[in-house]
Amino acid sequence: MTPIPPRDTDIAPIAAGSFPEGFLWGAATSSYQIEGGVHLDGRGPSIWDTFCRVPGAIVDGSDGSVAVSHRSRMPHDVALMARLGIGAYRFSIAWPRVQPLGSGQVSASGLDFYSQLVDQLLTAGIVPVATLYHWDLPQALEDRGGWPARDTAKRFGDYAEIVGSVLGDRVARWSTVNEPWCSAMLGYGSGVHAPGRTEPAAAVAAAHHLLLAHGFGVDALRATVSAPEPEIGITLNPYPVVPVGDEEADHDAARRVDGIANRIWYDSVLRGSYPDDVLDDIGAVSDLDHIHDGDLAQIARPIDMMGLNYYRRHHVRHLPGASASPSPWPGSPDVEVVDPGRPVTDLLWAIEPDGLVDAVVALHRDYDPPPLYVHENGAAFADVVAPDGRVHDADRVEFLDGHVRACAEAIAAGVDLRGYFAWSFLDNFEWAEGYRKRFGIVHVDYETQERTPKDSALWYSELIRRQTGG
Ligand code: IFM
Repeated sequence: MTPIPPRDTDIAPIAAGSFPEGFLWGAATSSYQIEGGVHLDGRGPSIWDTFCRVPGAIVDGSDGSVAVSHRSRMPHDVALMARLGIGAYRFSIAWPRVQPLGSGQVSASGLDFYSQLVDQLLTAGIVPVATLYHWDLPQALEDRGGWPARDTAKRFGDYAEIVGSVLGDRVARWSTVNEPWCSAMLGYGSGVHAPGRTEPAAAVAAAHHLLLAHGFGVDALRATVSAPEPEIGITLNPYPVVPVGDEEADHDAARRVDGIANRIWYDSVLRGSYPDDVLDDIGAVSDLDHIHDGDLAQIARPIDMMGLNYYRRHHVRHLPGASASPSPWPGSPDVEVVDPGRPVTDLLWAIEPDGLVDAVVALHRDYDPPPLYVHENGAAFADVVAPDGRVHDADRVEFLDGHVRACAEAIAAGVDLRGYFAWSFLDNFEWAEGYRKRFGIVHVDYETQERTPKDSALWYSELIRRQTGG
């Protein structure tokens, strides 16, 4: 394997020794965003295959049927990771590739694909980090009610057992569910993600059942993972919330958003309860009958790690009069997330690396969590391939550098942070934004599927080399 040589940047290197021994330097992807091959392995349709066919749902009218053909190109992609010196790879498993209908029949070749991926990673010296659910619910389960239906959580427990039984001898690090806020609130509240439903009560029930699924998944993985020193947990997407304006209503809007974006997930998983004020807020749209005795104990099963995906803060204000459009804040349609007018990414997300410090320090201070990992961090920028054939994404290098420094600051402040995963390893299908927003540190030509490491990949490779003494 020939390592890829570093390229010069203007950015001063981060001091060696800023990260603890064994800190994981990784990159992340998810199944529907990269795999393509939607008809291989007898894979069943997912809610995203269906949602992509809804006119106007995806900005460029695209879908994940081809994506970046990772299902066929996986060995090449693993080899590229190895050449870049990436130490860990966080990938997700497509439930409908393993269980085409979400229950019952299992696809041997679907499972074998992930088994081969794990073997190739281990052979290349890359630590596999598996996520069981990154949003591609089997359509057959949505047809039976989706996440608002309790049965979906039970089916997830069965699926977790199937996957844990096959990969658990080699994969020690597991995340059950990725960013359940998005699945629940964007999928069933605002409807901008699959399955595109706009039913506040369903969004609230979906959130609870995603958490319950996590709890069942933890039990199933505990029973099946035999790899040494298992690390089983969940991946959340915290947003530090800042009120815009000094009115009491703006502060209350911030409290409401903080409740639904952050505290319901932390409190339930780490304390086994829901915050009272959030129950009051969401009680406006739901009778909460979906919460059964014993559920919170199941949700709060002990975990070994928590993954955090940090992209930005939420700057929030009160919007007088209920919002007319469907809201991702059930019970609080009169809150609005606004652009704070700072430097932004191509998705107009404010660039605020100090928000990462705020997020992990607050979690560490308020909840006494297990060891933490930044499971995703990155930015979309309008990359172009330059005449020299390279992608000079200086803006992304600056973004990643700022956030890696924020990780070092959090560690210096006493947070037990054990790894950082750049989002994303490859350009990919960015959900409702289609292929127009590029997050990869590796550029993909969507016509030819050619991979070109961007300057950010080369910068990251050099950072890893320096930090690990490689
Ligand atoms: O692309 C997504 C990913 O699937 C989940 N976390 C946020 C990323 C950027 O939007």
